Amino acid sequence: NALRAAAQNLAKQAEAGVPTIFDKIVKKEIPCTSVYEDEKVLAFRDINPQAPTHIVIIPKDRDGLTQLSKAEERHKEILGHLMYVATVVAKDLGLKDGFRIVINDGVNGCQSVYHLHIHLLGGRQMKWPPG
Ligand code: D5M
Repeated sequence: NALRAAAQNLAKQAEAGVPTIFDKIVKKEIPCTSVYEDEKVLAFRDINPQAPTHIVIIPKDRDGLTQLSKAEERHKEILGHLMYVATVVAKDLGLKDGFRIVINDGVNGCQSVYHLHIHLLGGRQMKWPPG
């Protein structure tokens, strides 16, 4: 359907190197509420929060990682770093009773921004299975 086609088109554009909204956030062309930054990654508050705490953690350099399923051997270090930073941010933000990490991949995963990112959600009781 039309939504699936639109999502696939977004993925193709990002693969072709068209800057994503997250590239623009990294370049400070679009503002964000940053909660963590180092030379490799940036974490900021999700504009459409699904929990009291909802953070998006991204690699500053997308380097082909439009989505998790594009991961190659060279991405292992940044993937590990993103995951570790999620734990640092969770601690900083006081998510002491637990949290959830989500990576949406592709159309079936409901991915909407084709620049790999980890969602960190917390501050409420989560349910399982997710929608
Ligand atoms: O998640 C993409 C997420 O990115 C979604 O939860 C909204 C969020 N988003 C989109 N634009 C912005 C800006 N400008 N600031 C902060 N957060 C944003 P996905 O897994 O691709 O569906």
